[in-house]
Amino acid sequence: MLIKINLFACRILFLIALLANVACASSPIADAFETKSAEEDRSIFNAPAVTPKFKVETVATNLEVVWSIVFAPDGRTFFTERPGRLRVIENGKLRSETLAVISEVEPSGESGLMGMALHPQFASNHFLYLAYAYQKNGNQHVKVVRYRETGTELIDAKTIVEMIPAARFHAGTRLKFSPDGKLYITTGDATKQSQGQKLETLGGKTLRLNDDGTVPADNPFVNQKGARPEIWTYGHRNAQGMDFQPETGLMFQTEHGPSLIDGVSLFKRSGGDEVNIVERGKNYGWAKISHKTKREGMETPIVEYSPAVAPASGMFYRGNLFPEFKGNFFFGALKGEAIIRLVFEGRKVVSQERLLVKTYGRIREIAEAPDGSIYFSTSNRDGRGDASREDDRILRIVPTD
Ligand SMILES: [Ca+2]
Repeated sequence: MLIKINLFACRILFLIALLANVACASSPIADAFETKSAEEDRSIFNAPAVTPKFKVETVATNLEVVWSIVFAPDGRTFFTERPGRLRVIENGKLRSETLAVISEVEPSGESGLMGMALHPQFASNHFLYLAYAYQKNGNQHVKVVRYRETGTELIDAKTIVEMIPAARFHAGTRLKFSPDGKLYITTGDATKQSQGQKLETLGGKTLRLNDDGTVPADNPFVNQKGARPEIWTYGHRNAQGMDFQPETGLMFQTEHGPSLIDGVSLFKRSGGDEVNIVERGKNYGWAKISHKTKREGMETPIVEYSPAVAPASGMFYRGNLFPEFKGNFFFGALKGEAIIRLVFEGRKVVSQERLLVKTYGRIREIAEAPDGSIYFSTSNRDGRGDASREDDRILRIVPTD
């Protein structure tokens, strides 16, 4: 009973914070608990030795919450807008007509049309994957659907996985093909804190599937009674960034840490955003532990951010346009209003810096173009930002002449 009352009180607090348009971690209540972590965060990391000179160019304007950007081998750029639109940039120009509008999308809160991935053999099979929230039986869920892209529309919709628990908040969902050709999917805890530790549900997990939606025989829980075989890792709260380190193949994820709704009620603090190395079968702690807390059988993040920065994406830089960035990990920060650059040596973080701080507002997606320039999107029209006349935008980082 006590837990129910606490949860109810926290939801009310959360709603008040939202209505006041105040990001959770910036409340006085939350900040009072964050001092120690924030000091640790600053003292551990040095800035990278070299930051290359760059400039920012505008690619497209007047968009709405650009969630995912991918580059097709034929030179086109696809991107999703959260309300349900799939759009195209071609020959450097935004195509005015949408490639597709996904009418089933339920775009409330933080969810809607989210992750996108192209099949590794897209050039020959034209398979494009989308993750989006939808309503079924009065509840919100997320599904991943595979389509065939014709140049002017999406056809042959095939559901890859569905009925992933979702909610207005903490609904995931990032998609990425690994170097070994499997499709990985991050899912949120749908604001139900117990989901992450339960292997019988798909909420709060990383999933791993074959390209047609079947379950790989070597997934960690395929032979465990009661466990969903799609699960690769568990104990996640809401991971929205994912990429594979080029030299090691290790999967890195960014994950939103506890906010007012669950952070203060469970752990007496908010913040606690995470960067994790995500490995087969492991437990990433939510909602048993958070921040840098250690517990037997659970993983502690390799980097923590308190106060929260709200990491929304994740990308290793592989290109040649910026040799100084090669192998570095980048993510867009919504609340942090920056691009955060991390330098790793294998599993160890050695330095980090924040780029474009408070220059473009909330930053969501980041993606490397085939020419080595770095695309990123603003998310100032998501209900929590101050939108400029041009927002939302896709911008790109290129070297100065
Ligand atoms: Ca964790």
